[in-house]
Amino acid sequence: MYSRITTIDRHILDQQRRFPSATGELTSLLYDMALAAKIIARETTRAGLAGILGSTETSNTYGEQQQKLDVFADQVIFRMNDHTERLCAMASEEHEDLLEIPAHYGTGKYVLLYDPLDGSTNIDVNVSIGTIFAIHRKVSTGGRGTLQDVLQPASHLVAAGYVIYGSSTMMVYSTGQGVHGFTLDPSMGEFLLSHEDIRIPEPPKFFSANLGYEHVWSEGIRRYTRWLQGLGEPPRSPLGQRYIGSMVSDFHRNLLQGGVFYYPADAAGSRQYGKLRLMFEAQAFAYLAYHAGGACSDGLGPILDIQPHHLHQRVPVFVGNRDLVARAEDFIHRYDDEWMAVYRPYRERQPDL
Ligand code: P6P
Repeated sequence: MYSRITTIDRHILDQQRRFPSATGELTSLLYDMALAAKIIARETTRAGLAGILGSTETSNTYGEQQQKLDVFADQVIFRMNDHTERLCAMASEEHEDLLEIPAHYGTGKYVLLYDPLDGSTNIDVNVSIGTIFAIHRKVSTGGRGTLQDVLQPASHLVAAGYVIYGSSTMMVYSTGQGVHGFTLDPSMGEFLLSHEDIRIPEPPKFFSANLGYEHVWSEGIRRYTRWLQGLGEPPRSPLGQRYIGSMVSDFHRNLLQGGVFYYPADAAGSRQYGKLRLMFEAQAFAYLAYHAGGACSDGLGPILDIQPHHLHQRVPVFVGNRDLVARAEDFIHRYDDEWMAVYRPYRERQPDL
C-alpha cells in the first residue's frame, strides 16, 4: 500500500507556503519543468519506435552532432517557458547565445538555464540520460533579460534540479529547503514523492570517473584516483568504480549511495579547463550537492562561488561526499602547481557581458 502520497505539484506548493511573500511564479515555473519532463520522458521511452533515434545533420555550439531527441527536448523546454511571463531570458547548452523571450511576450523575474538532454550520445544505446536545469533571479534593471542575469554564481541560484530518464523517470529538485526526488507513475502521469530530503550517505561507496583518460591527467588527479582505490596515502578502504558517461546518472547514484563523481581537467591540451559546462551542468549539481550535505569543487574551490565569465565556460568537476571532494583539492594543491597556474587565470576572467 502507498505511504503518504505526495505529487510533485503539491510538494512544490507546500515548499512555497513557507515563504509568505512568494508570488507563486517560481512554483509555476517548477510545475512547467515537471510537465516538460513528462513530455520528454514519453519520447525517450518511445525513441526507438518513433524513428526519433539517431543524430540530426546539425551540430550544437560545441560542434557535437545533435541527437534528434535533444533537439526535441530543447524545443519542448523553450516552448514550455517562452510565453509564461515568468522568465526574462533563457540559456540552453544547445545554443551559442542567450535565448531571448520573443518580443510579443512579457517577461518575468527569473532566468532558466538548461541542458535539455545531457548524455545524449547514450540515446542510441539505451543508457539513461537526463535534463538539467537551474534558475536564477533577474538582476538587471531593463525589461528584457541580459547576460548579466545569466552569468551569476551558483550561490545565487533560487532552484535547480534534474530529470533522469532511466529504468524509471525521476525528477529531483531543490529550492534550498532540502533535495527531494519524485518518481513518475506513467499510469497516472504524476511524479510521486519517492525520496524526501535526500542526504548524501556516509560512508561513500563509489567513485565515478572515466579512467580511460588517466594517461592525460595531472599528477595530483592520478594520485587522487589511486587514493580512492585504497592504493595511496593516507590509507583508506578502496571504493568501487562506477561510470555511466551520463553525468545525471553518475551524480544520481552518488547522491543516493554516497561517492564522488569527477571529470577533471587534462594536464594539458583541449580539456585543460575541463569538459563539463559550468552554467548547464556544474552549477545545478553544485547547488543540489550542497543542499544534500555534499560539496562540489573545480579543484581550486567551491563551484558555488565561481563568478562565470562566459555562457559556455568549461569547468573541472568533483562532486559528492564532502571529504572526498576536499581530498581532491588537497592532491591538486600539493602536486598540480603547473596546471593551476594555467587554469586560475581562465577561472578568474572578467565576464564578457
Ligand atoms: P566522456 C555527456 O556527454 C557529458 O557531458 C556528461 O553527461 C558525462 O559525464 C560526460 O560528458 C562523459 O564524457 O568523455 O567520459 O564520454
